[in-house]
Order: sequence, then C-alpha cells, then structure tokens
Amino acid sequence: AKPVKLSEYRVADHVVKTVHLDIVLHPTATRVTAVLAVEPHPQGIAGAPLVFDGDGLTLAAIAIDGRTPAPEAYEATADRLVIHNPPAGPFRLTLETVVDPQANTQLMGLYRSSGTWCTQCEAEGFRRITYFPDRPDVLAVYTTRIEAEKKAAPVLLGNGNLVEAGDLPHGRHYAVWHDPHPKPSYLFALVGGDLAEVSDTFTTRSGRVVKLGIFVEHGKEDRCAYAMDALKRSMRWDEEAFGCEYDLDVFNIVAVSDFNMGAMENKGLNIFNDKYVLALPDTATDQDYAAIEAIIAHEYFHNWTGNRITCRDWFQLCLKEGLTVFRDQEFSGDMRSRAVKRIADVRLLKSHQFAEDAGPLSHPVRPEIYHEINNFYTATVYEKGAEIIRALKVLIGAEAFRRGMDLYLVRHDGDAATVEDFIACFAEASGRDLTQFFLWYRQSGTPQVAVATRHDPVAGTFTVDLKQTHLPTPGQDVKQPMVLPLAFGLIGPDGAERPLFTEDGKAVPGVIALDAAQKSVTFSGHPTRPVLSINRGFSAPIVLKTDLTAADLGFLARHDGDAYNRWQAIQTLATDHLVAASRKGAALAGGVDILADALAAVLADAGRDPAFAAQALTLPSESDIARELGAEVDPDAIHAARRALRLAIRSRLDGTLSDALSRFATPGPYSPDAAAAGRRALCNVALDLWASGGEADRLATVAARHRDADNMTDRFAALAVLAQHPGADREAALEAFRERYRADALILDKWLALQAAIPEAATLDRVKALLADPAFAMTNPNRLRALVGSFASGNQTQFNRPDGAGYAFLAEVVIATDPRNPQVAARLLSAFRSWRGLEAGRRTLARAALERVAATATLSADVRDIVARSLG
Ligand code: DPP
Ligand code: ZN
Repeated sequence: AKPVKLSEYRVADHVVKTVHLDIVLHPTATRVTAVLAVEPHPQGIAGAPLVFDGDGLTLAAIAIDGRTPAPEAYEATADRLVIHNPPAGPFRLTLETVVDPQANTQLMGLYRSSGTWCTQCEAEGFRRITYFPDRPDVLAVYTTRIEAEKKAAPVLLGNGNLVEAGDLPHGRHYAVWHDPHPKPSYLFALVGGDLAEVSDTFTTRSGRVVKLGIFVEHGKEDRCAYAMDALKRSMRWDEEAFGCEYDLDVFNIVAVSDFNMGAMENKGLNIFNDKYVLALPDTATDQDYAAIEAIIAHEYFHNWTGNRITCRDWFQLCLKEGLTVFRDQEFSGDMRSRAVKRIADVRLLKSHQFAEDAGPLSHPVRPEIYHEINNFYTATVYEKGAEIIRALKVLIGAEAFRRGMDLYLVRHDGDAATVEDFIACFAEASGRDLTQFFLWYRQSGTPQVAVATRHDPVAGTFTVDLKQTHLPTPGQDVKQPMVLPLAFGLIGPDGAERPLFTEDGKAVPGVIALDAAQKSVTFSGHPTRPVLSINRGFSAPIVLKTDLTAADLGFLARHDGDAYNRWQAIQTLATDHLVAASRKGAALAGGVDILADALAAVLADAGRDPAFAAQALTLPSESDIARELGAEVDPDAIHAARRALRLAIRSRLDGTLSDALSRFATPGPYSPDAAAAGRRALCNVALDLWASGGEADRLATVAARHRDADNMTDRFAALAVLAQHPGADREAALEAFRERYRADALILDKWLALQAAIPEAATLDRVKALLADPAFAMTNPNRLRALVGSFASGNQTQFNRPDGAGYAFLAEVVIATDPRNPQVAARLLSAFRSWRGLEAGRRTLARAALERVAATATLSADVRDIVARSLG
C-alpha cells in the first residue's frame, strides 16, 4: 500500500455534517443504517467523485436523497465506496451495511468482548462499521439509535446524552443517544450488554449536574470505587488547573476485558481495558491504583485536549496525546509526590522512548510519513510529546505557558488543529519566536549534551561549556541545533544553593537555553568551586554527559535542592559502574563505596519521603544499561554486573535494610493513598535487596510476608522476590497464588508476567507451557501482553538467549497472532527495536527471526511495517 504523507494533506472533497445511525445489534449480523448529511467541501475539488473509506464492509443498500442510484453510478468494495457523480450541493446519503461483531478478532470497529457489544474506532475503526470519510478533520453531529434483544443487552449506551428509550415487541428494546458536539468518527462509540452500573454525580463549577456511570460485569461493582473517585478528582482538577469544565449531562465509562489499548476517550462514553478500572486492595497493587488514577484522568482530560479540539490529521497525534499525557502527569504530580512522579515518568521515558529513539523504529514526535497509523501510538508520540510541552513550559515560564494554553483552548475550540496552531498560541502568549523550538517535533532521536566546567579561583568565575550533538536516525542524517531548556543551579561546598550572577554582576534565572551547537556561560562570585546541578527536574529530554566526578555525584545525592537530580546523581553513579562492569567484567574501584554511602544516607533520611527512597534504591534496569552501552550488548554480562552490584550494596546496607522493613511497615488497614503506597514501596524494595542472596532463612521470611500480606501490593512483591530464587518454595508459592486467584483473569496476568520475567534458562520452556494453561488465551490482548510481552520486553537475558530460541519464539507468536489481531502482533514485534545494538552472535539470530517474519506470505500492514522498518 502507498504510504500516507503529511506533505500531501488536503481537505476531504465531501464532508458529513450530521450522522444518524440506526444499529440493530446481533451477534453475527448487526445491521447498520447510516443517514448522512453530505456536502461538498468549499475548498475541495469541485465535481470530484465522492470517496468514502471502508474496511471489510459489504454494502446492503444505498440511497441518494431517498432514491436508489443506478448500479453504474457507484462502486462499493470492501474498502471503498465511490459515487462517480454525486450531487453538486448538500444531499442525504443512506447506507446500509451488515457487520459481524463475533468474527471481529481485530478488536477494531464493532466487536464483542465477553458477550458485550462494544466499539473501538481510533484510529480507523469507524470504517469497519459503515462507509465514511474516516479522518479526524470531518466533524459531524451524531445521533445513534441502538436496538437489541433486551435480555442480551439491557444496557444500551452511546455518545452524548440519552434522548429516548423504550421497549419493542418480541422482547426487544432501543435507546437513542444524541451528542451535540461535532466530532470526528474516531470518537464514536456504542455499547450494548448485560452490565452492572455504579453511579454517582459531579457538579461542575458552573453548576451543571453530571451523572457519572461506570459499567462493569455483574459482580465487579465493588471494584469501581477508586476509579469513580479518580474521575471526580480529575473533573475538579481540570477546572482548577486548566479552566476546563465538562460539557454534557452524562459521563459514562465501560470496562471491557478484550481491548487493544489502555482506554479510549470516546465523547461522553469512555471505553476502558478493565485492568484500568477494577481495583480492590486484594486484587490490585499500588502501581495498579496509580495507573487507574492516571488513565481515568488521561481519558477524561481528552474531553478538551482531543475531543473539543481534535487533530487535523493523524500526523498531529501528539497534539492530543502528548498534551494529554502532560496533563495527566501534572494531575498525578498534584495528587501524589511530585518528585517521585517525575522520577517514575522519566524512568518510563528512558526505558521506552529513549530505546525506541535509539533504534530502527525512531521517528519524530510529529511523523511525516506512515504506512500504518496504528504503529504510531508510540512512546515517542506520547511520552516525548509530553516532554516537549514540559520543556516549553520551562522555556517560556509558567505564566506565559498558562496564557498560551488558555488561548489555545479558546481559539481552537471546535477545530481539527495542527501542532503549528498549538505552538503559535505559545509564541503569541510569550512574545517569543518558537521556530527553533519546533524542531522538537520534526527531528527524531535523543539530543546529546556534553557539559564541562571550568573554575578560576583567582577570578572567582565558574564557566559551564555546553555542547549539543545529534546522532543520525532513520531518514534524518543531518540535524540542526535545537533549543534545550536546561534548569540548573550551583551548589556551594556547604551544600547551599549559590546565587547566580553573570560576569558583569547581573542576576540570572536558573535556566540555560542551549540554542546553538555550543555555548559557554560564566558565573561570578565563586572563589571556591561550586558543583553544577544541571537538567534539574529533567527539564529537557536529553542524554546528558557531564564532567561531574563520582565525589561530585555523591555530593549532589545529598545536597541537591532538586529532588529529581538527587535521584539522578545516584542513578548516574550506578549506571557508570554498571556500564563499566558490563563492558570489562569488572567494577570501577571506589564507585561502589560512594554509591553505597549515598544509598545509606537516603535510607537514613527515608522518613522524609519513603517513595523517593524506594526510587533511589531501585537500580537502573538491565535494558537501561543495554541502552547506555548502545553497541555490542551482552545481556548476560549486564545481568551478572547488576546482580554483583546488588549484592555489594546489600552487604554495605544489610542491617539498615531489615530495619527499614519494620520502620516503614504500614500501620492499619490498607489504603491506596500515596503516603502509604510510598512506605510499602520502600519496604518491598528493601525486602528484594535484603533477600537478593537467596539465603534459605531470608526466603522463609519473604514467604511468610507473602502468606500473611493483607493486600495485593505486598503479597505480589514478596512473590516477585521468591520468583527470583529457584526451588520448591517458589513453585509452591506460585501454585498457591494461582489457586487462590483462579477465577480472576487480571490477577492471573500478574502471575503469567512474573513467570515470564524469571531470568533463568528454563523460563522459555515455562512460557511455552503456559501458552497451554487455562489462565492464558491467545485471543485476549492482556493475556498476550502479560505472558509474551513480559518475556520479550521484561526479560533481557532470556529473550536474548544466546541460542536465539527467545527470538524464534517471539517470531512464532507474532506470526500466529497477526491474522487475528494485527495491532497487538505489531506491538509484540516491536520488542526487537534494539536488536542492532546486540553483540554479533545475537544480532545474527535476531535478524534471522525478523527475516522469518518478513518472509511470511500474508502479513498485515501493521506487522509488515514494523518488520520492514526494523530490518531497514
Ligand atoms: N485511547 C488512547 C489514548 O487515550 C488513544 N486515544 O491515549
Ligand atoms: Zn490519549
């Protein structure tokens, strides 16, 4: 198929103003009648044929202004409807299609999940329901009538407000939903099923009473309270932080168990992966609670950033996703510890986005070409997209940023906008030229910044020399210098923040905008050498190399006023050690002492913010080290180095670790709040480190904690420790866990994922055996991600087995999954994104596995695209 190019964007020749859908739900033959008010676009090509998108459709009937056209007047194939000479003015087009939800295993369009009819239309699923100009710049007002057998689907939901409902003969009933806000087709949704409802209300700041509903499988009603609370907090926060008020009388959320993504922001009817709705202390971990809070907020925030203001085309995806991720991060930061949230977000950014950007799948935050848009719901578009906005805020300041947001929300309300439209609002609000800043959207790859410092004790000056470089990425060999806002501070020997003055004595703000290939900044008033703390709060998403010594880093770990950089200093110490040890098979002398001292200090002071201490005690992951190494990666060497470092740290901290277990025990019954979660996080990190030698008596303590835990967080954390140490106890604990939760698929996903991540040679066979376990189902995306995704992305040594069996296994699963669900298959395949950095033996085997996928005769566009770019 031909690629889609940003440069070739043009308006649709025919647009649709109103959509009336009449959908008669049936398991295998759902009849869809669409009555569309069509008109030529004033900027379109006059007299152009009407061309609508379809995907796997059969046209059952067609009428133009009520009359059936002659057969030669139109052409309908599975993927297109063409009307050769449509009326020159507005007209009414009636289309009837019949679709089979039961057979829809792609989970795009209208499908069934555990008997519930539901939809997923982003990005291009609406065209699997009816023919339509299925692109985000065609905005229409939708009215949807849904009819079903009442017993099979007592609940019928659509976008917007319910306007009519009633019974019909023969045990049938119907509901009519109307959404007054014009929207693109990707935001259309409907649900029909036998679901339980948990309801509440929210009163907006102008007094609108909104009925809130969360719909789940019967028996799961008691698992919705946290999601409902998160929803209400999101609605309030968006009013306070961004002035965004909800705009319908109803807001519904439906949880389904088969879902390709996390959730979907359909107007007034969000559909969620049940994983991100359902939670009880005994079923969900603190991490699950935090993810539910963040995703509920994310989808809700899309109501303004995505729905009221949508994207002109899919190249602009970051316009809604990057911005909405930024907003949900800020929300969680306000709800929890801001520093810890930032650290967690940067961890995620580095492990997913930096890795993506360093390999063959690297692409700009706003891509300019795609073969399959589903493959661009990436860490780059989402997470780097959010980082750019955070960097913009640092660059222009919080006040100008808020003015720019306000301007954007007013000026573009009701528009299908572009990234240029968005950035123009901030240029206007700040009075700055943001042309260079826009490179963040166009240039792929992670900018690298080298920092060197010079101190002149006689002149009392301190100079910071900065240099930015950009490595080539696919399709971008040469790059221009970007503007990188680097928040910074200078710390005196006493640990106090030094005032910032230029050489001529002017006070300067704590941000350097590095906007050229090189830049030097000199500060005065420093008779003694200060220590530079730079890229505070990770103000720019860059790879930073400084000339800070291990002693400087140890100093920053204690004294930096920026909590993020205190954490970063510790990570850098650990990373430097692990990189050197992985390369040479030996540790750097002295490095461990400074790191261990820094960690001991963090532990001693852990009462201030236990969640922070937990983050500090969590070493960089094996894939973090692999990314730092970049080339000739040997995952076994990394694993060995990391294990050795953990044992070395443990021997230095040992007594403190066991103390922490009692010192930070959470009193009273479980509560998911951030403070209690932070204490549990610290205990569980300490437990893991304390038991890392696998001594029988310690494992017995861990097993007891596992048995006696009164919540899933502690129970699962202890199980994860046990899983690291082979033996009968581990197998017994795994079996008991499985028995206890045998009816709960979401919990068994944790059980699957844990086993897939065991760093032992027997794991691949274990994973293969689990494919046949009743807890697993090839057809369910959550199960696939839990078992196969965790193996491929979360188990560095075993996915990268030196014999290539891990690669061959993933290739097989991808080839088997592709015909059923291309989107999930393509996602699994992207675990190969760093294959070029491997040492030669593994690289050859990884290539062979990719080539096997490439040689498969009937690949989907999704998998074909990923495999071609991975090999390209
Ligand atoms: N549901 C996905 C998200 O909210 C795609 N829009 O990010
Ligand atoms: Zn989103």
